[in-house]
Amino acid sequence: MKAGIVGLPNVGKSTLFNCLSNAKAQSANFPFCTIEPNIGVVNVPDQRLEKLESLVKPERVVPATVEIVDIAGLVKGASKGEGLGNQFLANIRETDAILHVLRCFDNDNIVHVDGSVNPIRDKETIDMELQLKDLETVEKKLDKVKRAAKTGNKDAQKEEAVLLKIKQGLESGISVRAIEFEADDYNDFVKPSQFITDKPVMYVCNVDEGSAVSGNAYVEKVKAAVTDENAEVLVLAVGTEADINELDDYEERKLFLEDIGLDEPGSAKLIRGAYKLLNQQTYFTAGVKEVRAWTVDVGATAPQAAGVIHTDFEKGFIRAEVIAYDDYVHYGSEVKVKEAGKMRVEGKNYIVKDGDVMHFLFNV
Ligand SMILES: Nc1nc2c(ncn2[C@@H]2O[C@H](COP(=O)(O)OP(=O)(O)OP(=O)(O)O)[C@@H](O)[C@H]2O)c(=O)[nH]1
Ligand SMILES: [Mg+2]
Repeated sequence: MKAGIVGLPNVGKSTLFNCLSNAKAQSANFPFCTIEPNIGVVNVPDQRLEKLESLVKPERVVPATVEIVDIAGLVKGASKGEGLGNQFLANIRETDAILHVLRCFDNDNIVHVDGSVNPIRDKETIDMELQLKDLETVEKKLDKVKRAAKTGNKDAQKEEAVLLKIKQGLESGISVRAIEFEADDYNDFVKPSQFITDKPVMYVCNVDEGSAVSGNAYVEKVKAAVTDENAEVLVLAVGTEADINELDDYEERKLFLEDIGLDEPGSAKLIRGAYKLLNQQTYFTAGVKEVRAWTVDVGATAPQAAGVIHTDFEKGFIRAEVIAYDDYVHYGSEVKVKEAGKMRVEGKNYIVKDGDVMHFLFNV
């Protein structure tokens, strides 16, 4: 599962990527600086992991990770091959969620490809290109399904109706994620098509240092423009955070952050946001050798969670011993949790909850 950083050229995507990841991407003040996508595996900041570490005192701690991809900038006409056009769109298609960066800072020295700062126009430019690409997809599908629908095939007729609804939506500038479907229709016809504009999205407003805490007028406009999309809007002073990241000393970074009014980097919020956007959650294993955060899909069962560690754990799954995170912290150790009768034994149908501390029993 990976989240892709998307936006117009020169809005700060690679600068943001560098704040998140140690894999340094080239960032410069000219459009189309990025061509090949940069991929980074990023640790997910989680205070619960620190808390468990302080209780268990393990030899090592392993955080959960999320994959972030920094993609080339997109311009008007990309769906028809302008700029880096189709290549760029293929890179987006391969991601599972979109982090859409919008330039929300004034600075005459930083080139804007369309000549002025206007995040709403920028968002519409990007949306339109992605929608045009989806329109191509939907039209191809319609061509295929039409014939079968004419012969009276009921499923094909249903699919045709759903596709027509998508086509109409896209033609009037509505992304697939904002169109309402019956649950069955969505699962049968929409989801498998993997439309680009159906991917979950988070808007990242790249603001100036002074707006890092409460945003600015551009941000307000973005928020107003996306109310129908049910999407999260994150305010982040990308340039400033990149400067802070350059500091080697942890205390120094913390002071700098406090100075601009932040108790943690906005990039930490962004990583957690991306994790959530990808529908991922965390369970923990806690032993003296290792305290570790593992990633599972929301809704995963206990055997599926075990399978993240090793496929044998899933195949030979017998049961799981589960301690809720809050109970673990409240009682302070596994032994005390057991004494208090708060450790549960769960079977193969158990749906994992975010924060569960788990131990699996299995045979091979
Ligand atoms: N003042 C200011 N400059 C920024 C900010 N974010 C990025 N920049 C500058 O804007 C320029 C472009 O940043 P990049 O991160 O390379 O932009 P990009 O979106 O990756 O651009 P492409 O790869 O060309 O699509 C660089 O010179 C950055 O230093 C910011 O928040 N404030
Ligand atoms: Mg770039």
